Amino acid sequence: MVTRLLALNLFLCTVSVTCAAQKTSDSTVIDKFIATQAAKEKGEEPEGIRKVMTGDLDHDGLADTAVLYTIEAQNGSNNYIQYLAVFRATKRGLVYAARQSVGGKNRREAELISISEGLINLDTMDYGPKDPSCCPSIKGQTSYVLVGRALKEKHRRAGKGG
Ligand SMILES: [Ca+2]
Repeated sequence: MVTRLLALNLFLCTVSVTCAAQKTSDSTVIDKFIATQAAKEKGEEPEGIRKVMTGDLDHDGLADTAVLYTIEAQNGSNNYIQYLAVFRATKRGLVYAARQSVGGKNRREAELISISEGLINLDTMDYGPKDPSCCPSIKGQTSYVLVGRALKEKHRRAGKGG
């Protein structure tokens, strides 16, 4: 039975595009990085909300990868923190470059929108004075730039609600 399942698995792998070597190794780098961080924080990454985008962030002509992800339930709490991480494209595959917390509970919500001209662009929702933890209401935008081994917030514009 085990042998048969293994054979089936191998067959599915050979016909599936998800087995393309390059894709697998890139996502493995990201998976490992986030899993290691989640373990350090004694939290976990919720499934299905990680967002990945590519674009050149260190001006070498190769498309790097930016990942916005969440780690939640630190030490069993109901907290969550959003992080932005950048992985540089190299001949050996993706290599971690920098990470920065960009949002979280009672701070703001961030959404990865685009990469343009070396900037990682995020839409944000900030908390108004009366907003509950669940529901920040002030729309804004911000950008991050890779400077050496750090992500720096470049500029932010907060709207007036709605
Ligand atoms: Ca690059």
